[in-house]
Amino acid sequence: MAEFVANYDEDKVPDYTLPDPLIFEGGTKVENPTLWERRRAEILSLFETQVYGKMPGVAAGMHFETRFVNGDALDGVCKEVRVCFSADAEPRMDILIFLPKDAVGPVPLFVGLNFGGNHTVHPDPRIALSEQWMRSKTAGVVDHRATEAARGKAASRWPVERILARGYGLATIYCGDLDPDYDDGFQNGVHPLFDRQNTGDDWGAIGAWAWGLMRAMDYFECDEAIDHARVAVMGHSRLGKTALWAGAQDERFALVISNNSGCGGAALSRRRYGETVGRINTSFPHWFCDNFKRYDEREDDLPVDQHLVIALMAPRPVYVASAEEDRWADPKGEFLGAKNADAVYRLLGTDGLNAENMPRVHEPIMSRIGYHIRAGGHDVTDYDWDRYMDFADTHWQ
Ligand code: GTR
Repeated sequence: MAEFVANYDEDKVPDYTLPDPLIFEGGTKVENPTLWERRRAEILSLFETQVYGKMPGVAAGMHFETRFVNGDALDGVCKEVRVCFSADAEPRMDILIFLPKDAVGPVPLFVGLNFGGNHTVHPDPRIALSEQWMRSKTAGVVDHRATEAARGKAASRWPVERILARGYGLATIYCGDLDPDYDDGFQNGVHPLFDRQNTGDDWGAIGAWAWGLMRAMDYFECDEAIDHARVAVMGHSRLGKTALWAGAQDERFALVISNNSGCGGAALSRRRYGETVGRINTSFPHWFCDNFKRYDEREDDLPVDQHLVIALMAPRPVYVASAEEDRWADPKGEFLGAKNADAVYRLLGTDGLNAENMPRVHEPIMSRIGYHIRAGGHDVTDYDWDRYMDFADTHWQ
């Protein structure tokens, strides 16, 4: 196979026509909110069968165990809840939850998966060190296992104190609790709990990660300290693709945030700028469903594009964030993914993305579809979090 060379030249972006969110596959127009519900189901089904794969429901016997509560952590409350996905102890995931200390009543909360274990989000030594398999390039990992040196290594991406100070809670889960991020034929994580159909639309890693976020939501609904009507799902990069897919499927997520999600996330596949469908399916054959590979170098044949995954959030607030140097993720494609969902929001009677053109760096847009591009590279920074909290403040007044 020829070596992949990413296109970073706007002049070489091909002409393309996006599937219209408000036209059914059969050609009829979606003229009102009732018809949108049917079109929404059609789009969701296309993403399930052609992109991310189908998700199972909940296995019998799923149960929650609170393992640790510390009332005086970081001006807040810190607790760990284990979700066992069946009556057995494994597979399971551990949710690390921080809540502001003096909250009166249930608090709104951000939830997101992390790349390296819950112990990486904050250096507090009381947070359990994950015993799961880890990617070896993760800081503080030796022989695929976390060591004490890994504590707090991702803290810059999780400004816990900043979030608590603004009255929000934060919950996070190690993505590897759900599926370790390598191509293992789906022998690990939650996949073995359910039979595979081998019909091309079985779920992959992104599906399993998103499913885990939905199971976290099942838990939040039982926790009186959490305002489960105001839970925002957030994710970065591959976990940003995951946050979008979780938010698209599960309308209990009242707000959805994509941080630098790129190809298979907020960026339009048809632009073929930076990472492409063919490239992502080659590097990460386990992320999407097998049918998605049909569209390698054939993006125009896709019955969807990524603006439609954003449209599935409507009318809930959704925020897409890009970074200027993150060309691999195609910032302009991410903006256009958000912009092209606008018509659905308008049909449902809210505003959409209130900008005709891509804004300049550090000029956030806070309409029902929010967007910003910040300076710097592929990362999550305080700037991003501050905007997410501004966005939540705006829409959750
Ligand atoms: C890259 C991948 C991107 C993005 C990123 C990440 O290697 O090509 O799609 O997901 O990883 O998750 O950090």
